[in-house]
This record gives sequence, C-alpha cells and structure tokens, in this order.
Amino acid sequence: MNAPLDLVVRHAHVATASDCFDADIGVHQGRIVQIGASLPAGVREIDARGRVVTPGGVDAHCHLDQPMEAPVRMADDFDSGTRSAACGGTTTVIPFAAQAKGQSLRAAVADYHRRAEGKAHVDYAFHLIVSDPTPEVLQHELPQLIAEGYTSFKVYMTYDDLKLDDGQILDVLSVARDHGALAMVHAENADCIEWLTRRLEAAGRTAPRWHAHARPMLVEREATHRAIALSELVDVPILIVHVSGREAVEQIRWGRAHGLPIFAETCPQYLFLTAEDLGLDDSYQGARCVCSPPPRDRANQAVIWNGLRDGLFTVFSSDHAPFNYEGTEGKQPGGQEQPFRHIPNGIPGLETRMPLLYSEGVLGGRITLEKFVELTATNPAKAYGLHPRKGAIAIGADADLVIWDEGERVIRNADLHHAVDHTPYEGHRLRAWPACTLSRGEVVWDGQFHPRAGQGRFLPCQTPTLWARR
Ligand code: DUC
Ligand code: ZN
Ligand code: ZN
Repeated sequence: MNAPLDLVVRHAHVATASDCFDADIGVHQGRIVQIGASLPAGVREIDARGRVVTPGGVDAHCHLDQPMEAPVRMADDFDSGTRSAACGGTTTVIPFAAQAKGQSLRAAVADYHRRAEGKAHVDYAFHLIVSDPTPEVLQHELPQLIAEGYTSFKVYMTYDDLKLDDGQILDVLSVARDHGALAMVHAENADCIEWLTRRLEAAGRTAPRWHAHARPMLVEREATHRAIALSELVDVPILIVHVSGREAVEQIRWGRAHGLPIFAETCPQYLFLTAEDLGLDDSYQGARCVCSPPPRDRANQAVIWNGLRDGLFTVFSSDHAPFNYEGTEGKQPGGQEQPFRHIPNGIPGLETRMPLLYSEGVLGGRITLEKFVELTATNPAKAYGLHPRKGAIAIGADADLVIWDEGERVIRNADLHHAVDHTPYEGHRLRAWPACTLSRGEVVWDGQFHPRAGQGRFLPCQTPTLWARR
C-alpha cells in the first residue's frame, strides 16, 4: 500500500495560469503528488471549501539586505523580508546579489549567501547585478555563475555607482545570449536625470516631490527604446523592470510589434500611487514614496492596468526596497531631511503585492484569476528558470500554496511583518488576504506567522522557459 499523504488540502477551488477547477490537493514530502476528487485521508487535512487556492507567489524583484553606502541600510534582511513575504502569500523571493564596482561577481554572490544563510523562512534564488563588467567577469565569472544557477542579471542605465554605458550593456547582453540567461534592464536616462536635478537644485527645488520632476516619463521612454535597440542588435530577449506608465509602454509595444522578444515588469506603486504621494507641497513626508521610476498619475495607472490585462506585462513584482522613514539609516540619511538627490530610492511592498492585485485586479473585475496567477507566480517562475517546481499547482511541483480569504481588510503598517516603519498603502481598503500560506507543505501563515528561519532553501535557477531557444 502507498504511504499516506502527509497533507490534503481539501475542496479547493484551484486557480492556475490556465484553468480554474475544484479538487483536493495531496502533498507528500513537500511536493504535490495528487490532484483529484475525493483523495484518501492525509496525515493532516486543511479544509479549503469555498476558497480559492493559488500557487504561492514568486516575487521576482525585491531587495533584501543589499549592501548600501553608509549610513544607509535596508530595514529588511532575509529574516524579516521572507517573514513578510510569507504572510502576504509569497513563497519564493528573488533578490539581488549586487556587484560593487571593483568587486568580483563571485565575491558578491558569496557575501549574499552569507546574508541569507539560516534566516530565510521561504525559498529564494538570486539575480545578479552587474555593475563592473570587466573581461574577467564577462569571459569567466558570468558564464560560470550562469552554469551554477544564477541565470538572470540586472543592468542599470542610471545611478553613478551602478550604471553601465551602452557598450558595456552590449557586452553583458552578449553573455546572456551566448549562455541563455535573461538580462533585466533598469531603463532611465542618467544624463537627463542629472541635468534636470542640477537645474532643480539651482532653483531651490529639493523637496521630495521634485524627485518626480527630475525623472519624467521622457527619460524612461528614451532609455526603454535604447534598451530595446541594444537587445535587437545583440538578438537577445530582455526584460524591462518596473515600467511606470504610457511612454515606456508605447516603446515596448513598438518593440513587440516589430517582432522583438521584449518582456516587461510592473509593480504595485504604478497602480496605486501617483506623483502626488511624493507631496503636494515641500513637506518631507513624501520621502516615503520616493522610488524610481516615480509613480505617475491616474491616467498612467489605467495604462498599466491595460498592460496587465492584455499581456504587455509578463510579471508583476513588488520591487520591495525597504528603507525606514525615521532614523539615521533610511529616508533621512544621517538622521536629517535631505535634498531629493540623497533620498534612498525604494518603497516596501513584499507583503502587500499579492493582496493588492487580488483585491483590485481580480475582485475589482480588471483581470481574471488565471491572469493573476500568471503574473504573480507562473510567469516569474518561467522567466527565471524555476518553473514548474515553483509557480504551478501540478504533480511534482513544490506544495507552495495560498488559500485566499475574501473579506474586507484595511492595510495598517502595524499589522505587517516587515521591519520597515511605514507602508505607502496605509489605510488602503482590501477585499482579500491570504488565510493560509504553505511553503513546501508547511504552514507559514494562517493568521499567525509560523517561523521557519533557515528552512527556506536556495534555489539554483535553470535557464528561462518563457521563450524557445534557437
Ligand atoms: N530600482 C530598483 O529596482 N529598485 C529600487 C530603486 C531603483 O531605482
Ligand atoms: Zn531598478
Ligand atoms: Zn528594484
């Protein structure tokens, strides 16, 4: 006789990226082994009658304990960050092992593993950030790291300490092409931002709200087009991260219309915040919402919703970049209000990403449940070589599951599980929240957080399966 199932999630309304159906889900040793009607009793049982069950979220763009220039420090490490992820229905995170200029990539990866070890409550993989593409990096380190399971890397077109010039980006894209990896591009024109910032500073316009004026959509549009051209030249797919509004969307549509394999990501801040959240006057409060690209306006939010609905966007990520508002390490570097140039860029969002999209997207009638699963779990897993182990409810997949509770809830930072002292969504009304999150068959959240520090495993990534390789 077969060994009994360790767990049966019974009477689930299962949602996948392709179908919704009613079934029981049987789990053995952390994996889904049976899906069907009236499965035999499990050692444990969870009754999901009347509830939607989706794959656990894959947050493919978040920053945890990423080294920053002193005094700035991220508020979340792998402990608090993955705790917060689990409580919001995310069971896989992919943060960034960032190469400092002059550092070897290998050293950056080793350092990042030390930061994660013994802390993660859910599974994790790493993207790389390539800021110094030396011949050694291009010829040896990157190819070796790709072969070892680091199959995606981000390049920046802005930020002095990270940005690459076009020739360097072409070099990195060539490695991605030769080795089947995926390059993610932060597309904003650095020189335009610097020129605008200096003019704003000369006019005394340094409050947080001026950040949005230093990074208008034009700078994102130009860089997005350039990134598409660079990818066309090398003949390699790219993924444009954190797309904020109409002008970048138009460039991506243009690339697609020309048959180019351009993938795109957007984030909750471009659906739920506007530039007004950076302040209507010169008060400093808006520093909380300083991120790049900045949030735009309501018309652009509608453009982003359209792109989610019609397939323009491949993935929906949080871009969780956790900085406290108060204190010496976050939005007030050195403990003081600063000109916007010096405000650390980024907002928290790991825990609220899935509930916001489920509430406003699915229950708000803007996207289907299948599209929600595709954007938040299946496609990110495919894009970064984790599918079908992650992002799927299928035989053999990890039993990473979310059982949803559809009911009113108001976002309060006091109820969240990150270590950040604010959420940009304070007071936002939701229509759903995870009732239960399972990571490889273990309950990590059921209204209470069940710590599993160190049980989250590192996941080496395969090459992406979003497109066919020639
Ligand atoms: N880019 C990111 O991807 N995250 C935070 C800030 C930024 O500019
Ligand atoms: Zn970025
Ligand atoms: Zn980011």
